[in-house]
Amino acid sequence: MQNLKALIFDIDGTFSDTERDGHRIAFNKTFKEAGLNWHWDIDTYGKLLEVTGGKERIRHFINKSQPAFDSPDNLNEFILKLHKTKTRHFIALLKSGAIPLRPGVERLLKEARSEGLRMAIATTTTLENVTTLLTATLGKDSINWFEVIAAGDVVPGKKPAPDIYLYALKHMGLNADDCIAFEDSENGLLSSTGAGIKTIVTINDYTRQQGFGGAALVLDQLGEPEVAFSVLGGDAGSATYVDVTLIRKLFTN
Ligand code: XBP
Ligand code: MG
Repeated sequence: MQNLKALIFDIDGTFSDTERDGHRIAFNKTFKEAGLNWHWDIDTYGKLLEVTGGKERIRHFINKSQPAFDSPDNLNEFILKLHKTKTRHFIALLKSGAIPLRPGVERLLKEARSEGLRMAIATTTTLENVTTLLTATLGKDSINWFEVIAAGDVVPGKKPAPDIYLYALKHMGLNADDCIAFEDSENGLLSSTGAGIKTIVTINDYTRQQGFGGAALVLDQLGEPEVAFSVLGGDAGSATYVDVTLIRKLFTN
């Protein structure tokens, strides 16, 4: 019988609700600082999330909503500069403690470690955002909890492409059927299942309307012993929060 060897986690929307209160705020601060009259309100940003990657999202916005925009210098340079500023603002928000972990994340990570499960991260966001989030929420040492932190531009194709998960598997020396992944979005689920990895989805306000066919389990959150999750898809049996026992059950199903 195949044994579960590792858990692979998405970051944005899964570890923390970083999009609405983090990245979006950082983008808007950046646009203001650059003297641009762009503002991404909550709904606009929700639509822009169909494109993964901050740089790609700016380009998509310019192409789709700012056709007349004449970038000061070459567009790539311009977007790179904006994105660097945006990352600086996002990092400051993380360090201020404004972005906590979602319910159950810290507990599950610690339980998985105590059960000897290997862990990795597969995210579209910039590496510095990941290490700062981990340090701000779990302490600097938590960066070492993850054998591989696959992030951002280390791969050519961003989610929904499977590249970032394939990268994590390759660097862990594991196969897809040794692992379970955790995601929050349709693009993320397509990426993890595209790499052949069984996936548990925890939705959030931006992703609750998305399609999660192919997920092993769809929940509103990981839950806590005292805070039960809601099952939106799949079978969690009598479990009321995600723990290693439930994950192992889903793995063997
Ligand atoms: C979600 C993304 C990221 C962030 C912005 O990442 O699409 O691009 O929205 O981060 P995840 P950057 O795979 O963790 O859900 O600006 O650093 O790209
Ligand atoms: Mg995500």
